[in-house]
Amino acid sequence: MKRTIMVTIIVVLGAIGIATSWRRFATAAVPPGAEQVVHITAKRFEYTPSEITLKKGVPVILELTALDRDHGFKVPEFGIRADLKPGEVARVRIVPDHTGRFEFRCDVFCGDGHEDMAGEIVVVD
Ligand SMILES: [Cu+2]
Repeated sequence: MKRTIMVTIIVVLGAIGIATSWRRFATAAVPPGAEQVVHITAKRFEYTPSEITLKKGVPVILELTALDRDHGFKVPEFGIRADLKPGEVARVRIVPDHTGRFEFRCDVFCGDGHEDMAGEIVVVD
């Protein structure tokens, strides 16, 4: 009985560890120094900069920081989303494969101006 409890605890802790490290991997597994980095900050209810221009086919790393509370960052056209938490840097890699203007927006409810919290990625040739 004691042994079963111990095994259960170990399995649960292991699962938590895997989930935690996978989450870190999903948002930060980018080799540093290789690609251009674009910094974006988020606060109620804006991103700075609110517009970024990227070149088609050139990969960049977006480094996102929340300044005041939890926010989200979602770019549906590129299949990208991240959770932004104060004190943490979320990294996402983007390879813009088509030109145009693509909206990014906050998808974590953050208050009265949440619906308007958005910006644009402009991809040029
Ligand atoms: Cu929001």
